[in-house]
Amino acid sequence: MTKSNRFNHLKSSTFAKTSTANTLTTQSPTEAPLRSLKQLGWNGFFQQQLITESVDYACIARVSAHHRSQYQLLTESGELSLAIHQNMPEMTVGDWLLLDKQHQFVSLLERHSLFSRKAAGSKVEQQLIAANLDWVFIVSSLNDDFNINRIERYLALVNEAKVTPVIVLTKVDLCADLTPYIEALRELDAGLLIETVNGLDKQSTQALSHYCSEGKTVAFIGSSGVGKSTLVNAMLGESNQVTSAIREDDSKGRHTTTSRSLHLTHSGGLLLDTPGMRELQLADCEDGLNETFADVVEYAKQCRFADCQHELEPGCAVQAAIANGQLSERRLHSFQKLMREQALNGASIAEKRAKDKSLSKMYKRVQGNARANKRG
Ligand SMILES: Nc1nc2c(ncn2[C@@H]2O[C@H](COP(=O)(O)OP(=O)(O)OP(=O)(O)O)[C@@H](O)[C@H]2O)c(=O)[nH]1
Ligand SMILES: [Mg+2]
Ligand SMILES: [Zn+2]
Repeated sequence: MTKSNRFNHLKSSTFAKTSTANTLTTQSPTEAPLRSLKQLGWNGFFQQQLITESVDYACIARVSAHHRSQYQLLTESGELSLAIHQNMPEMTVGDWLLLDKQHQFVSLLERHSLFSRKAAGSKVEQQLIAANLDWVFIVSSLNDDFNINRIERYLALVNEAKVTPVIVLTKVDLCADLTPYIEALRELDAGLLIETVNGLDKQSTQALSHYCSEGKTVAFIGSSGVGKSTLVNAMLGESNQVTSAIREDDSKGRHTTTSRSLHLTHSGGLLLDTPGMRELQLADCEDGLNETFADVVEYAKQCRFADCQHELEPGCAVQAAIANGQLSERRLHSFQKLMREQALNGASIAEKRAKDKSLSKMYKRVQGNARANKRG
């Protein structure tokens, strides 16, 4: 089979489109030849785990979608569904796992990166978004949606996940002057990778193709309507993902994409489209914030007092940097606000976990007593 034939098959097999029927069993892989493990993102980091852990397995698989009752998996010999069972660890799109001959779960491989956030709304828990990413495209359109505080939040999450961020500015065809946007981003970090594209023009999106070379996984995150799915389609060379026009009155999107899904490109890379995030709260994100706000952290190290709050203390190097125009007040406030937020959310999540753990211990004890009473 020629290379292009193989890819033609893949073009029509977008993994998110696979049936999600509520079967609680695994299935045989789909027939057609797919890609090598390397093309699915496998590398030495995972190979090493096979050598050191010496587990018994028959098949290596990567999670391409996470449905209510099953995971969709990619393997060298096709796609599989794996029914979710309570004794499996929580897994997410991008994870690598080992299966036995019957395609039952054996183990989850250690991740080289994990992208998560505090679950939206009142839920007190971390939500896994994606694992084993090489790049995250933080997508923002060059219109009213552009928001530097929000981009800082995304950067903190991506840095915490130990993935390299790229800021992708879309709708450049509708923007008369790029300068203020680029200047605002440069203020965050002069070395930030920034790409500007018109997602509707294939030539323009070519600039992004070198990020998704063979075996590289790229996730697209950002608000609804910024053009994530449009970009995914442009890079795939076909209209795989549904897109829809933003609202005219406030430029907001319509939450068209509703689940995460991995897609294979012709060049052998993998693209992860995600739904637009309505809110983005940080939890346990201290390292990510310190990296995102490295400039503030660096000034703070030079303050006279180690516990300086950067308010009215004498010898505050942060306030001095603000006074001489090296640092913006907005940036200091943003750092302080996000640090408080992640600590607060992190503490609530830890408290809830501890409560859940003691509750489950109590249930087990009660069940054990009931069984003992029955026997006795
Ligand atoms: N003019 C112009 N329009 C664009 C560009 N990128 C996307 N659009 C349009 O913006 C609208 C929203 O694009 P989508 O790709 O659906 O946005 P999304 O980020 O996937 O949105 P959700 O799935 O809701 O999160 C569509 O009408 C696109 O045609 C661009 O670079 N220029
Ligand atoms: Mg979309
Ligand atoms: Zn200070």
